[in-house]
Amino acid sequence: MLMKKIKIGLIGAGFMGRTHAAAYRSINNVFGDEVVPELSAVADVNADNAKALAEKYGVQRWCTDWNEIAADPEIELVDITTPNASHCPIAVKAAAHGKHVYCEKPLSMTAAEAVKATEAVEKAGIITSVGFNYVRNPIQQYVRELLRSGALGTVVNFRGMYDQDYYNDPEQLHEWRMFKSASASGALGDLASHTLSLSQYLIGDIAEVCGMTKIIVPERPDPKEPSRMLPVENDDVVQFLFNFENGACGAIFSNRLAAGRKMSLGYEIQLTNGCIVYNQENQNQVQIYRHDDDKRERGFKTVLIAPGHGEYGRFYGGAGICLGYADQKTIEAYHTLKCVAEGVPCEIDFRFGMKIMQVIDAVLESAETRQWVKIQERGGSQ
Ligand code: SOE
Repeated sequence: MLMKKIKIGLIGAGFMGRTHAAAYRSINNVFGDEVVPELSAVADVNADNAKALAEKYGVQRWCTDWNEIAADPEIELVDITTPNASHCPIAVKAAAHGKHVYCEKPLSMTAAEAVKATEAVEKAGIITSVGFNYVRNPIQQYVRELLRSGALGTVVNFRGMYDQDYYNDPEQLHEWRMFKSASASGALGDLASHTLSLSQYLIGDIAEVCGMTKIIVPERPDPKEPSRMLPVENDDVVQFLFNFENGACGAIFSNRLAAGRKMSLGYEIQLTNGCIVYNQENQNQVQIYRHDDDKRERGFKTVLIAPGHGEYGRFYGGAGICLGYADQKTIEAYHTLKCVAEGVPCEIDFRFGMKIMQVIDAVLESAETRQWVKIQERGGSQ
């Protein structure tokens, strides 16, 4: 493929903005010059953040109003790394200007907002990508191939989790993820959305859910005035059961105060003839059990990440040379730019993200009504 330069406007210059900027810088080292990202402009409401990222990454222009980037005739791809509440407003505006859109997760605040934005971007005919980067671990491509091969039989149960303990300290200051107005849900949208991205990618769409949510620490110190307490408005713990459309069932558990769990995003996929166990804290290996093995030798086998697993071979020629979080972001950014360059849809796109928001909405409704809730038709047209 001829080299294609893509001019990018980055919105948000905090941790995720810097992560995306670093990913663009790594693409050509791993994937060559098929696509050449050019970070042309960066916006952040905090001028110091915008200026610092622009200086560090050699970005020509910086500003504090994202509208300037969404409307900039030179920009081809708008990259949204702001907190949840601004994802869809920016995406819809960028699409109206014919820009392609790369947006961090979760896609939106509600299912209705996700449906509206998905309809808008599809009507505009632009390419979209959503930052569910854990799906981009090459091991997940291998796991999906193994599942689809039928070698382990059919999927019976997906048991997933995403636990962290970043809020385990009651002295931890309040932050935007705890306000409904800025984040909508808590652990559900922030953490369990990643687990849902894996279940959706590996097994398929969810048909119905039954869930619960719980706030463990109801208030936290105001960062601006620590002697004052602010309410925690969304879930610290969320747990839900579900049935997939394909007949399999599952459960996902997430706790953002889980003492000792730092990056415990994982799953156990139980099949009729085997089992697959994965955890992000050991992201370069997966445990596989084959019931067809000799009865005297049956047991879980550790498979290390290796050439033949997705894009791993573009990084290294030998198995077990570990990839990390940043490499997943590099793969995600590369696929986003490649889809833009080729004008083909990205698999992890707005519709992928919309389905996850529809599940999230249904879990919140179920937690209120204490009933099973069906996913179909949530938030408007399908
Ligand atoms: C929460 O701590 C968080 O930063 C999530 O918001 C990210 O999506 C996840 O990748 C890492 O953990």
